[in-house]
Amino acid sequence: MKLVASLTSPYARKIRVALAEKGLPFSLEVDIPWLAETSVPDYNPLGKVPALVADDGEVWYDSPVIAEYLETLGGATLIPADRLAALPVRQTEALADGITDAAVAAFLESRRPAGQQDSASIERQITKIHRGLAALDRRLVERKGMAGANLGLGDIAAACALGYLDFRFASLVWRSTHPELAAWAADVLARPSFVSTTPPPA
Ligand SMILES: N[C@@H](CCC(=O)N[C@@H](CS)C(=O)NCC(=O)O)C(=O)O
Repeated sequence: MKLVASLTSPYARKIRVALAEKGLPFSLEVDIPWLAETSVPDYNPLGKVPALVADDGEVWYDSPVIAEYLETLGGATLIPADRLAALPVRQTEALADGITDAAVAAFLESRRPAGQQDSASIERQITKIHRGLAALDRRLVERKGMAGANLGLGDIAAACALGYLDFRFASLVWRSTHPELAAWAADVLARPSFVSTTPPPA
């Protein structure tokens, strides 16, 4: 099994953490989709990482689909097998991925030349991040799709979103406004699966 990923992608980190938590062997092919010489479109027509090449040759992409596929391979259960029980986990994953989507969009906009940046668009994305963090905080308190007895996909996606904020938006200081989320994240981000997938210095 081969994972095509960049080392800074929070979506790819979600899958690398899931693979590590499940104890599934894989090889990592580092590829940066923004470079002209990228091979990512050979795996995913959308040109995005992560993409997973299964042992039977099938290629899976979009991290939620890859996560679903990994559940078929065994290892620790990250998504409950029961469809109804899986829904809160998937909801937390969607919320966390949405926070990540907003952060990626704001980051990309902020990298445009100063005169070409759309500050209203950046603000709109930052507002989504703040609303998303408040919702994540509530889901943590209510134990909805995260912080159950065992680490699940909701927890992994949430911690990857928070890790990405630390990586790209250190100025956001979410820890002081969300102390419970911060305490929870400190534990999760200290796990070997997260430590070994920390993005390299920007
Ligand atoms: N919904 C996708 C998002 C993947 C994604 O946007 N990956 C970024 C890297 S962080 C990418 O490959 N971007 C390249 C591009 O948009 O062309 C997933 O969950 O896998």
